[in-house]
Amino acid sequence: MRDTILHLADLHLDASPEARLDDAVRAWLLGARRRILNALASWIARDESRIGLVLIAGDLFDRHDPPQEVVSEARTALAEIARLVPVVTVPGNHDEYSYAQCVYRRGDWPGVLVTSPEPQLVWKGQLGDSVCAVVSATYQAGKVSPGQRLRFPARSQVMGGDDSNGVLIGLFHSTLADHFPDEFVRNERCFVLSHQEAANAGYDYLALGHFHTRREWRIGACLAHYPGPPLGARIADPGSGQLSLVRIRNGTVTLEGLSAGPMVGCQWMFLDVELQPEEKPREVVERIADRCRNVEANSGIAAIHVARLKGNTIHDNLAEQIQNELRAKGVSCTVVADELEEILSPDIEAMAAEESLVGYFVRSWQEWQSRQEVSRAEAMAVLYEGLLALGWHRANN
Ligand SMILES: [Mn+2]
Repeated sequence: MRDTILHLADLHLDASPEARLDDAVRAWLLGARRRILNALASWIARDESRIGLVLIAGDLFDRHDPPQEVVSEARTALAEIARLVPVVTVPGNHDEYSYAQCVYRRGDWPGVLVTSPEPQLVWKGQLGDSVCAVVSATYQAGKVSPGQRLRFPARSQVMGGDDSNGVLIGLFHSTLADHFPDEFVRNERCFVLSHQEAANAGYDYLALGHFHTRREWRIGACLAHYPGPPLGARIADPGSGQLSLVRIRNGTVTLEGLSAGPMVGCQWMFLDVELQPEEKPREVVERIADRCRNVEANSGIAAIHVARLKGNTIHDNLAEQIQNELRAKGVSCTVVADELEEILSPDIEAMAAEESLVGYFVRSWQEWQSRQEVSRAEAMAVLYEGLLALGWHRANN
């Protein structure tokens, strides 16, 4: 029974993959991202598929005028999906409908394309045992101002007489005034919605796009959800790794996440590496390499490994050294060090001679170390923790 909605958003299909990845990894990621819609078409075509409606909540493309090749591929795959089940696409702020050259203005778009700046009924039909109605609107410069508050058509107006087991859905590329700070939502080139107003107006589900982190909130009977892209293009924007499935039963909605890796054949894998200040590149490299090998062996899915180094180090260019050693070992893993700080190697004797809080701490530490049997590693960890807590000056200050 096809009783499930596939809620997609923010695929940004033509976004170029992360520059910091190795060439080979960039190529897989590019390929996997370009195959997403095709993979979904085959998945939805299976007899046992429960998908009965596909909603695309904006930013399908990264630009309003993406390369023709990417557009043709996406259109072909979407047309394939639209032959199987209804598909509703609303443009976002990246692929904004306002421009004359906009991708959505180049001839017939497969399925239903939302082009009205006024919220209105764009699709209504049966899903499983329930009647579903989708209300949507497109942000258009000149017709809508940035951060304009959207007014919801009332439930009775949209659902009419067939409201027993009815499910009312709002499909929008928007921010939610209730859940984000005002300065965050005010000047965005998309709508601002009130989740509370949607709940009051009788909406059961808000199928949203714009924020790339998978989030959900519920107010009364109204569930609001941002799915995030299943496979993002960048280290800072890797996507949720999930597909969002909205099950409809007896007029109620429930949200499920399905791991997207097996379908798209590729997934981001982040490894957070906490460093001790004195830890040497070789030791860190071993830790990272072991972990990368284990992931590949266990999942069988191509992984884009990223090691995020965190903490403090006394070694110059540690991230670069680790990256080079990993490459020399044939381990494909991108090392990022945004949260790693280089600190000076402390001159313990000079510090102990200081008439200061730092001097007092170092002398106490020396005494403690001579009384206890502690390993050098443990003693140094205590020393660094104390020095950093005392605001002992850092190399980059
Ligand atoms: Mn957006």
